[in-house]
Amino acid sequence: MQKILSGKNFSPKVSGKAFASTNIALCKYWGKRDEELNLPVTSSLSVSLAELGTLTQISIADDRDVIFLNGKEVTPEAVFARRISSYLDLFRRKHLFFFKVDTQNTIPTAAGLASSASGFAALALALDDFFRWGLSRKELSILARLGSGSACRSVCTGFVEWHAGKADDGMDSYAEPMTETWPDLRVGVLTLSHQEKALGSREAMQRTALTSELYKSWPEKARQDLEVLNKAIKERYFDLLGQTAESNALAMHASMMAAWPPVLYWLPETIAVMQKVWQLRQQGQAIYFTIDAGPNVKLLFPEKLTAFIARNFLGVKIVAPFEN
Ligand code: 2P0
Repeated sequence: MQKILSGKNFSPKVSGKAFASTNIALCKYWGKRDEELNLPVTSSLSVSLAELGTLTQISIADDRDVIFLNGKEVTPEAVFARRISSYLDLFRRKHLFFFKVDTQNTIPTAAGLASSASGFAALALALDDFFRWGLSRKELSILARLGSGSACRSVCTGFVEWHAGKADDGMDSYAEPMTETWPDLRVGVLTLSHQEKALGSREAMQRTALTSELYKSWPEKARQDLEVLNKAIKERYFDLLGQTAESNALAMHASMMAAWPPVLYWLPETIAVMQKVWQLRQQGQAIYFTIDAGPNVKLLFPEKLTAFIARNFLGVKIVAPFEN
């Protein structure tokens, strides 16, 4: 952090603005080796969700931080505002102490769609624009990671790998875009609940790492899945991609359920969708799912199944990660 910002100019423009797509992990980030710097136990791999994300504008405020979410001012006591303000602490200077942050999400906040990922990525990018730093992708990824781990992947688009790194200061823990694309790949987002989750992923992953017997096997599982996903992406081998992503998500959820007190994000509707996917797969359809720390399900399928998916999963939002 100090390494990135030392010697940087803190005289801002009138305002800075940026958009970042959210991302879904095909190989999940679950567990930290450093809580303060959001350094992960394992590397992870995601795909960004194109137009689903966060648009953030930042400017100067007079005597307190002023934070807007989707056009409405958020009270300073709200968790959302406190997380942003404590992130902004990293960037306060004598002549510039308070910020106005205007955040527009095109995804439901805190419903398991990792809006903190695009949120902190957009904020880091907007700060870079505001102060005209011209930071590299790697530096921006490190800055975004300090807000939320998964945000470091949202400064890139397409397939993205977050290298866990080894250094104590986190300077080797950042995300990098992969060169491969997959124009036929589709992601179907099924929002089954708009409710804020009872337990945030930060607490859930900490509890899992501390108390779950099953978590002991997670680092090796994630290492293997990452290797297989890299191969599946290079070879455009869809079933291998889908299988590995689904199995990785289920292993993460199994590790949470084995925590104490147990963590279970699924609703009856979540399980119904999972069973429907398995049934359709038995009938020969190449459809897989992944689930983050929430009840919502993301379907993975090839472009040719678009109409079939729209018919069978009402309300699904279909995203083409590699088409502009
Ligand atoms: C991921 N998730 O890889 C995993 C899968 C949720 C399930 O990253 O504490 O909000 O801010 O670093 O990034 C969500 O956790 O956690 C997450 P912090 P974050 O997408």
